[in-house]
Order: sequence, then C-alpha cells, then structure tokens
Amino acid sequence: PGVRPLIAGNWKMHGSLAEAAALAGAVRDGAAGVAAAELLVCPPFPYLHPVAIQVGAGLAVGGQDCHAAVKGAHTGDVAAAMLKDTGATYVILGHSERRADHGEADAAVRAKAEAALAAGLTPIVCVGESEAQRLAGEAEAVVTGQLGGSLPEGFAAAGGVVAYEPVWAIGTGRTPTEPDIAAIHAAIRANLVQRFGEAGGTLRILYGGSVKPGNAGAILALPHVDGALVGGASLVAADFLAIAAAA
Ligand code: G2H
Repeated sequence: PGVRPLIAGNWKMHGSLAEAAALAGAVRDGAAGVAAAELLVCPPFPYLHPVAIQVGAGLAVGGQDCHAAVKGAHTGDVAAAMLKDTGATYVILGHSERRADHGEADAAVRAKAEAALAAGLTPIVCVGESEAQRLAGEAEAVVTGQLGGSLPEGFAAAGGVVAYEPVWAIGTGRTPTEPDIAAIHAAIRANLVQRFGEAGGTLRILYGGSVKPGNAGAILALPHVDGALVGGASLVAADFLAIAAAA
C-alpha cells in the first residue's frame, strides 16, 4: 500500500508510425480513467519522439534498451541521454529477449542501468528464470543472482524498477501460479531491502509474462506486485487500459 502501481507497455518490435500514434493516443485518452496507476508505453526507437510529443504529460514514455556509453562509435546503438532527449523518462533494460538475442549478461545490464541513471532516466531492470531453471528449483537463486549482478549502487536512490519475467511465461499464454509469483516477488523484496535498506522496501516490482485483462486482477492483488510489464496485450489499447484498471 502507498506505492502507485506502474503499468508498463512493452511494444517490442511491433507496429507502424501510424499505429504507434493511434495506440498512444488511445492509451493517453484512457489514462485519466485509471489514475490509480501510472501508465507507461515503450515504443520502438523511431516512434519514441513522435509519441512523446503527441502524448505530452498525459502518459509516460520509455525506451526498450540503451547503450552503456555516453556517446561514441557504436553503430546502431542509442545512448541514454538520446532517449531522455526524445521525451522518454524510463528505459527497459536486460529484458530476456535482449539477454538472449544480444548476449546481454548481468554486467552489461548493470552498465546500461548506470548510464540510464546518469542520464536521468528511471531504469526498469528485468530478471527471470528459464523453464529448465524453474524445473530444477533454481528460480529464486537465479533471480536474486541476476539482481545482484544487474542493479547498480544508485538504483534505489533513483527509484529504479524491477520487473520479474519468467522467460517461459513470455508471450506463451502461460503464467506461474499465484503462490509462485508471490514467492518470487517476496524474495525480490527481501533482496532489495537487504541490499538497499529502507529504500528497497518501496521500489516497484513488476510482474511480466502473458499478463492479460483476464489474469491481471489476481496477479496485481498479490503482495509485492506493484504493477505489470505487458507485452502482447499492450498493443491493444482497450486491453492495456483494462489491465491498468485492475491495478
Ligand atoms: C514479457 C511481456 C512484456 P508478453 O516479455 O515484456 O510480454 O506480455 O507478451 O508475455
């Protein structure tokens, strides 16, 4: 209680410029009706600036990745300050798709999170176990290990966000049981408090992985679930707003 939930839409690599504008506009128009939650949309890089201009103060906008360096010869990459310059205030880091597609390990995620903090962006750092790790009973150990390696020192002071996304639940329609989600979120909370003290007690911990309007209410009611990171369902404004209404 007391923490305003964050409902974040991760659009991944979907949509056109026209679709981004339509989706962002519809979400912004609905945001006032679900004011109990903070809403965030994370479009692909080329759509960030137009979306940010369009929605103004009515909706937060974030990137899906950034580079660890301030600038330099890094073809195809984007610096945290560039995201900030577009109007973004958040950045998703260490999503399992980036960990898998681009070999991002914890140290790289941590360096990116440091860059985000230095640029004045709020990092949303993603952690989560694979199915094999879950079946081996290693989920909690994997997640706390990822936290230890991925979160920089200044994370709590800057109000950083953690997203727990079990890799096997992403885009599959499968979710962990409610007790399993609650257990991992409690372990993440304990880890944050152990490392950051009192500040770790109020950081938002999001659940991600096949969150839909039909399961959002039950998931968001669990202790230490302070919001959701939504992929597929964030591409339909009505579904995304229904999830936010459940928060
Ligand atoms: C997990 C989630 C958003 P989806 O990646 O980050 O995607 O809701 O499609 O499982």
